Order: sequence, then C-alpha cells, then structure tokens
Amino acid sequence: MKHETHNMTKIGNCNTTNAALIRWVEETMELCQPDRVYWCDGSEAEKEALTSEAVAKGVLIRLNPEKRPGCYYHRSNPNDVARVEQCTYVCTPTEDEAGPTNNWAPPADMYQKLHGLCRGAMQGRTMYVVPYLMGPLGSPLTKVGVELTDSIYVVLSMRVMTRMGKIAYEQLGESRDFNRGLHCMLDINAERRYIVHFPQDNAVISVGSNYGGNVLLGKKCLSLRIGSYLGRKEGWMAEHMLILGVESPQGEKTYVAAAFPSACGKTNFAMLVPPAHFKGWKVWTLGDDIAWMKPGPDGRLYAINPEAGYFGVVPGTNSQSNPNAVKTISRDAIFTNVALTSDLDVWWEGKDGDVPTECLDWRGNHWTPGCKSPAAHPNSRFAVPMTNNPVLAPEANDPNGVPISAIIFGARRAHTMPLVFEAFDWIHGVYIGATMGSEMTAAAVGGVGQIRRDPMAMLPFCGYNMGDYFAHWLKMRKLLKHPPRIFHVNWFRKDAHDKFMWPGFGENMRVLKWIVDRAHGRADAQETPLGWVPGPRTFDLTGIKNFSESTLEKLQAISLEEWRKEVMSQEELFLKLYPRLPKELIFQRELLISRL
Ligand code: OXD
Ligand code: MN
Repeated sequence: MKHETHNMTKIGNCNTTNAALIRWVEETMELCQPDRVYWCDGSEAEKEALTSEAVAKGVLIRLNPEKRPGCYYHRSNPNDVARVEQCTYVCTPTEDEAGPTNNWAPPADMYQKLHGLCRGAMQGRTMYVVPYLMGPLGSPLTKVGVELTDSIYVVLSMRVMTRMGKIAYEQLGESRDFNRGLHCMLDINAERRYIVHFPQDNAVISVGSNYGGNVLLGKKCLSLRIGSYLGRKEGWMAEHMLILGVESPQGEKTYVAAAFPSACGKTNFAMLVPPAHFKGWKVWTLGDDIAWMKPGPDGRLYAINPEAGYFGVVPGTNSQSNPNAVKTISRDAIFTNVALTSDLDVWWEGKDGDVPTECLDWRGNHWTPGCKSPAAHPNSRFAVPMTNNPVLAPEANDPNGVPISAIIFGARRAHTMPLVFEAFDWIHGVYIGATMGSEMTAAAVGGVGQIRRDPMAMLPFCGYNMGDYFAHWLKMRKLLKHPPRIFHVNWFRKDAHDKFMWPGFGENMRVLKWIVDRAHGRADAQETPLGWVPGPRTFDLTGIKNFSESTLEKLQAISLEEWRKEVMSQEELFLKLYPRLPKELIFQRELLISRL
C-alpha cells in the first residue's frame, strides 16, 4: 500500500494496515516535518540501496572487500561516543516510581520540551520508519517496536541488531501494543541530548545523539528500561545478562545467564572457547547482553535473547581473548570509532598482528604508534549479526527460550571479591546481586575506574524504582518451582604488584564447569561467610599455565578487613533506596555482618 499525505514525498511501501501505527507516523511527520518518509521492509535490496546511500553521503566508508567483506566504517561526532547517563530520564507519572537511581521529570513537561526540540527537526531529511521485533517471531515474550529516525546509520544498525522489517508486522497485526520510539539527531549537540523513557506509554524519545546505546532504541531503551517496567507488570524479568549454553562431552546442555556491567566481558564469556583440557566440552552463545526471562509451565525460568546482533566493544578483541568474536566480525560488521588503515581495514588496540606504522585514528587524525592517545576509542564498537557467530546456539531462535540453571553476577574488582562463590539461596543471591559493586568503564561517560554500586548490572538500565526492582526479584522466587542457583564471579582481582591474578578468557571455563556441576548438585563446596566456594581439589586446574594452587588461594581469600569496608560501603545504596528497600535485604546484610 502506498501512503500519501500532506504533500510530503514518501518512498517505499508502508506494508501495514495497522491504523494506530499509521496514525502515529503521520503525527510524527507533522511534528518533525521530514522531506520524505521511508518505510523499511528489511529486505536485502533495501539494505543494498540504503548502504549505497550511506556511503555516498559519507556516513559509512566501505572497508576493503577482500579483507573485510560486507564491512563498513563509521565515525561518530567526537562529543558522542558513549551512553550519557546524566541525560537519560525515566519519566513515570511520579518521581517515586522512577526512584532515586533514575533522572526524572514530570512526563507532561518532558513531552513538551522534547516536542519543542523535535518540531521541524527533520526538515531537509528523511524520516525512516523502522519496525522491529525484540525476540524470535512467535515467542510469547517477543515485543514489537517501531523506531522513527532521521539517521541512516541507525536504520542499518537496527537491521543488524533486531529482526527488522515486514516480519514485525506479522507479530503486531492490528494491535496498538508496540513501543513508539522517536529518534531525532538534531545537531548532535551535547547540550540538547536527551534519552527519555515514558514506560507507562511504552514510548521513548531520544534526541541529540547518534551513539548506539542512546539511539538503537530496541536495545537499552526498550529491552532493558521499558522491558524491566513491563516485566514487573507482566510477571517476567528483563536483565542485563548474557545467555550461554554449556554442552558436556555426553551432550548434556546447561544454560546459564550472567550479569556483568557494561564492558566487563559479557561478549567474551558468551563466546568462550574451553581450554584444551576440556576435551569434548562446548560453549554455545544465546545472547551477549540482554536476557528476557519468564517462568515456564514446568516451574523453571526460561530465557530468550531479544536481540539479533552483537554491539560489542572492539578494543582488546583478539584470537586469545575471543577467537569466536574475531571470526564473527571478519565480515558484515559496522565498525564505529576504531582506527582506519591505509588499505581500508580497521585496527584497534589489542588486535592480533602488528601495530600499523600509521593510520587514521577514530577522529580521522593521522596516528602513529608514538601518539599518546589511542587510535581506537576505548568504547569503539562493532555491530554484527549473531548469525555470523560460529558458536551461535541453534536455540537462539526458539520462541520458548532455554531453561536457566544458574545465574551469575560478575563485577570488575581489583580487591575484595573472590574468583567465585555461590549464594546460600535465592534471597541471599538477590542480596549479592543487589549489592554488586564494579569499577566503571568507558561504556558510559565519566568516572572510569571508580567503584560504584551497580545492582545486577542494571543501575543505568532499570526503568523504575530500584527498591521495587529488588522486590520483583524476590517475588519471582515464588513463581519458580526450580529456581536457578545464584553465583558471583570476579575475573579481575589483582595482586600486590597490580597484576591480574586470574588468566581469564578461555580459562573461565574452569569456573563455569564448577558452576554447572553445582547447578546439577554434583560438585563439592565449602561454606564461608560469603557463601559456598569450591571444595579442595574440586576446582579443576589441570593444564593451566603459570598458575599455582597458592594463587588460587589468594584469589579465593576473604579478607575480613576488606569485607568490613565492603559491607559499610553498601550502606550508601541502602540508605538511598531505604523507603522501598525490601526488608529481606536489610536482614541479609545483617546476617553477613554476623557471619563475618
Ligand atoms: C552496551 C552497554 O552497549 O552496556 O551493551 O553499554
Ligand atoms: Mn550492555
């Protein structure tokens, strides 16, 4: 169906008869006044045409087709390279619903302000209508979103990160129930940058940015902030978690979900290659960033990955840290803010092979190895379809999802936190997740290296009051007959010489194996004040290089002095959330203090 109103030129077919959608698109056209509207269908032909247009406009550079087939390069505005938490709002009807960890403004005032900024903002531009699914077609957990954007980079990235195009109309039908996301780049001015959520309206408005985490509205905005709000209302969970499947040599598959803060290795863990000693073991990726989880009819917790692609941090990716990611991004990837070499390939700090003698850095400036600043921005990213992943789990498209046997919380901590321990039970596990602290990374603007409380790695992503979020976690236990066991890991503990003690990456399989065995009730453990830890010789170290039992002891050591400080420093979060903090968590903290 061709759709024409208000003398504006439209191209592409709108492919939908959904009246609510058509009306909303028309209203937004009236507000933003684009010269043209383009309805995306998600086809290959469309991808070719839009990619050529993006190249012609200089938004993308085509990379060397011999070295990086199907890959493109993008540079963002240097003022726009990461998520901006200070510009991110959750505008629920009352401030209390958003809670003290979110920025809030009255929804009516915020709509007025944003509509003011968007008025006429697409003059001279095309407005793209991007329908998409978060989740596999036909899953009861899947949600439909539509993003209206004036960024061709966003359209091409959404095509990678979601199931985009006509397929979304199949799930939507004539329903009015879809996420309305509006994205206007404006002039990419940090002064006019707002990422605003209206969970009660299932709506998001993002202006003034073109950085993925702020503008690929299916990801952090719908899948986490709005998703967590809907999950609480509808009895499911939206979590900042990777999902993986561990397959034993006998073919037993165990599914694990793990929450680590941004840029703390979720993608690497999700694609882990077991060391040679683990002959016959295999790790499969379901997802690398987001899990939507719901109790199944058998009383287990079932998870889907709502995304269809990976938006991963590039620096440090190499054949030792993540050989599967190296293969995954060898084709069909959009690279943002890495360095560009003279033969039109990409380079980043920590890449395999030689450092180029010169290249263009992420800003487009001439760079040589003597330069002080890195060639690739520390938060440079790839966007790549999950189907490129050689260890993509076939279950990634299963509408029923996979049953989760273990949940892992992980943090980046130079001190205090042992390599691994297991919660005594679900409530204790919720307390461990709720009090997670981690060193900040380049994924968000500001404070890199500082420790902050990041409950369940959801601090920047929880779409409602964090105290209510903890209560929701506690309530979920009542809906589960067979709850997953809960663990905490820390790959980043350092010794007195400031060196990481644990080799990490593939060797994390050793920790994962213990977790899997515990989940099946077959591995030995010892009780400590923090929880269960691997019993003597339970932890399999065969074949590990340059690592001794005594280092393992140091990694697992519990320093009473450090833990007293740790428990004291939890006070700040607890006081902040106190009015809505479940009393169970206060009790858990008291229990820990008495055990210590
Ligand atoms: C991400 C993030 O991009 O957490 O996944 O910032
Ligand atoms: Mn993330």
